[in-house]
Amino acid sequence: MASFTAGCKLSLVRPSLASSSPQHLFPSLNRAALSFSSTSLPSISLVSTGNLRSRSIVASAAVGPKLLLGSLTSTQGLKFAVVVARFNGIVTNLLLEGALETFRRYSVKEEDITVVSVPGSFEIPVVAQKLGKTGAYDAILCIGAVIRGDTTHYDAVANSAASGVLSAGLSSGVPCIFGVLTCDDMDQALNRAGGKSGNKGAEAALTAIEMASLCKHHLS
Ligand code: INI
Repeated sequence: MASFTAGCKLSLVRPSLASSSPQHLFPSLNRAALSFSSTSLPSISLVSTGNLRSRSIVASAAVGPKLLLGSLTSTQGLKFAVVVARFNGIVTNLLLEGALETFRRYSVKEEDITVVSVPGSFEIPVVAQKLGKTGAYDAILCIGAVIRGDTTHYDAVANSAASGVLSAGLSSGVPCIFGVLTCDDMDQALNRAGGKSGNKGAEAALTAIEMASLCKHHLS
């Protein structure tokens, strides 16, 4: 972390991770910061994590809002639990693989990941909540696949999983990431589990890393 005028701090993630950098979130940051007068905004801190990339942006960030941003690169020591449903396992296994591959790629150690298997997506929230309340994890990644059938069971399971995962996060204070696919059919599910629509498990793992970092490094 580098320090700048008026106590302002700014560091940016690697260029290769530009999609999660403050410039991506605030593409006009440079220009806007330069055009602010000292009366239009008070001096601020821009706080993020990662490697310093551009001193010109640092210099122009003397005014503006304070930004707290989780890092995708400062993963050392972050601990994750993955709760994965066995129902529609052909899909959830692919999502899990995508998630674990992402954790590996972002240098999360295997010993810092605990995978918990549950029967179906309906069972995910209670386990996520219990894991969160242990205080042993910085984020809980919830993986499932709810596929619409001929009955209304789909809606019950999908809605319960979504609201339950949200509630697990709120009640435990630990980010619980919703990596549960809700799809019309198996084709759609497979497309989102490593097919032409990417791997939502991998995307959810990235969200878990960012949220874990945000909460651990900036909000605790
Ligand atoms: N569980 C899923 O994870 N996905 C589904 O598509 C699904 N459907 O459609 O039934 C499903 N049902 C099981 C449910 O999650 C519970 O395990 C079961 O109801 C016992 O509580």
